[in-house]
Amino acid sequence: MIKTAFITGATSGIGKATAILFAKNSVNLVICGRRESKLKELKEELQQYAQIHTLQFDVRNKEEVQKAIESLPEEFKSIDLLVNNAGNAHGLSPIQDGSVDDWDAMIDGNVKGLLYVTKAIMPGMIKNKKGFILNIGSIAAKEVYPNGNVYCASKYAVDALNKGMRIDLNKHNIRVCAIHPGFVETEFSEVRFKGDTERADNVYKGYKALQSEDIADIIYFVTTRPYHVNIEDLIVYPTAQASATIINKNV
Ligand code: NDP
Ligand code: 8X3
Repeated sequence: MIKTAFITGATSGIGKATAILFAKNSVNLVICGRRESKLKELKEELQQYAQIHTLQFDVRNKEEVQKAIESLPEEFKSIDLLVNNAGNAHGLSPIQDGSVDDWDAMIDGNVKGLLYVTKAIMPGMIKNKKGFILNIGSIAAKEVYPNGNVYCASKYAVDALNKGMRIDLNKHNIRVCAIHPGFVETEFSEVRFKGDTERADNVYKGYKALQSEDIADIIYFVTTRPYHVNIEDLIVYPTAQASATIINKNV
């Protein structure tokens, strides 16, 4: 049974929807992100349902991550579920035109950040001889698409780490799973296109994209199966999507 969940990237999109759903199901939460005001707002909204603790840190900064997780009050220290969700794409360019800063942001956030957080949470799960690590990958973890290069590489790394965690943590009775969504309508494209809202909105025009709540539902289902059941890998598309690049905008 999940009493306490630790969710990275809870200030918007998939992470926020997951926090809302879990809190409404009486799961105590540690909610994380860089935007402190958003964390505070969410805490205020959710504390009627469960105990909520906020941690403000940048997953790319290993000292910040370590310090934040060490600072957890006793009642939030025993984590049953880690949702490694924080991440973003930065840019969508042919590799030859890519920005090194964007590459750093994606590798440091999506890959190294996920590792730093997991490293700090795993010892408690190992001690408890149980736990659940749920990694948010992407269809970009399964398929490389034009101009996706480094974002896809970062998510392929998440896919490999997910498999590696499952193998190495098997003897500690820890469940590990990855969920790989196609297009989900969140702040993701606005971040990818650096605030160009028109370009971002266009990604979700002409069809019904997945909503954050759809992914939160799946996360809730996957993580609340009986303990002997581990759904290890799951791809989810909007109905209008058939691959990373095939999208039917004429329904
Ligand atoms: P959003 O941009 O809405 O949310 C991203 C979240 O990650 C925010 O809460 C943000 O918080 C947090 N975050 C980003 N970078 C950092 C950082 N360096 N340190 C701490 N927190 C960070 O996008 P989504 O909800 O869509 O994205 C969530 C996950 O889902 C990502 O891993 C993304 O790659 C993946 N995904 C998204 C898909 C989509 O189509 N939307 C499809 C497939 C996968 P803050 O800015 O406050 O730090
Ligand atoms: C987000 C979905 O297709 O833009 O990971 O990479 S996609």
